Amino acid sequence: WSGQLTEFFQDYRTLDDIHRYIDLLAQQHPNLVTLREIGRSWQGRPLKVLEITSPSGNVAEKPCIFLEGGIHSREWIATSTVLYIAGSLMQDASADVQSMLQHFLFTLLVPVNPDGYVYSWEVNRMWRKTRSNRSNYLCHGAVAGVDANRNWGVTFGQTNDAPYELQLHNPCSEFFIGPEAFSEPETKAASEYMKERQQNWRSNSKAGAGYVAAFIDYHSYGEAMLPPWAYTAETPADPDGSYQTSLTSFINEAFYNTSGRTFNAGADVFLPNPGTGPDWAYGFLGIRATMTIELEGHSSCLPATQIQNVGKEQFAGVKALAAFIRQH
Ligand code: ING
Ligand code: ZN
Repeated sequence: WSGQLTEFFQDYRTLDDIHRYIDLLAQQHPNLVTLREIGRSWQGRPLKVLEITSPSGNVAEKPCIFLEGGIHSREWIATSTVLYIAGSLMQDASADVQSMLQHFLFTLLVPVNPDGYVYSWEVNRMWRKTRSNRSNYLCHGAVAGVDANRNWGVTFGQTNDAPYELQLHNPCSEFFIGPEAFSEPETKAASEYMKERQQNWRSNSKAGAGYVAAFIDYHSYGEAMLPPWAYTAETPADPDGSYQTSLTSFINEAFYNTSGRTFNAGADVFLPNPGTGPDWAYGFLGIRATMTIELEGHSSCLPATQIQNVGKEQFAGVKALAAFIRQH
């Protein structure tokens, strides 16, 4: 494969290929990309963030849009989609993309869970959790791992559903929250990175400059946009709640114009889940434009023939997100 979108995204790729693609993008577009290693996974794999913006303007003052995918390793389409967005940001020469790169700093973390990603390629296609190995939290003597999308420090472990609560604390469950919030190096690194950006903003003399304006965590499946809260069906009070409703409608228009699809949207589309990334981004950092996006399909595994369609549709969604933030 080459750096061309139409070649690289013909199929799902191994972690080694993904890292080669990220390195290639950085080499080909040194003026647009900074690669930052923000930490290491449990098994020591690098967690790489692509920081993408145009060289014009003061980067420290640009609002940041943080996108991540692959926190659940088997959801390969989430990983490919964030990579597709990265490639599009660099290779799309259109005026609206250029203007977006002048105004925003994009920071993309993919895959969030590289250990699980490798395991899903080499051992068990349906592996979802991290691969953290703790002797006091094994599942029948084997590595349990943690659901990294239950491991964030806002609403951690909060549920009123007693049977579900048992699952959250069961190392064998797909929803095991882990021994404590941010026990996983992957969620720890992502959250520290975002916190650092937000602190820079608070200490920045220009009000509002450099803040984290948006956070999207891509998953599959279900064709849904899920703004806060995830841990309860309730929505934030206005103005945030109505802001989020307008935002998802606006993004849906872009989806419809690109793929002919619209996504269900709202805090109540899925059953409640505590300790997710978007709940932390909203509850701790106060990011209003935050959501989970559940991509296409009827299982975590979407055929590779769909990668580019989904990538194009979601890149249109990101452009809509950026336009919405600038208008509101
Ligand atoms: N779905 C999400 C999960 O973490 C979810 C569901 C619902 C996330 C609401 C956030 C908010 O289980 C997948 N596909 O993993
Ligand atoms: Zn998921």
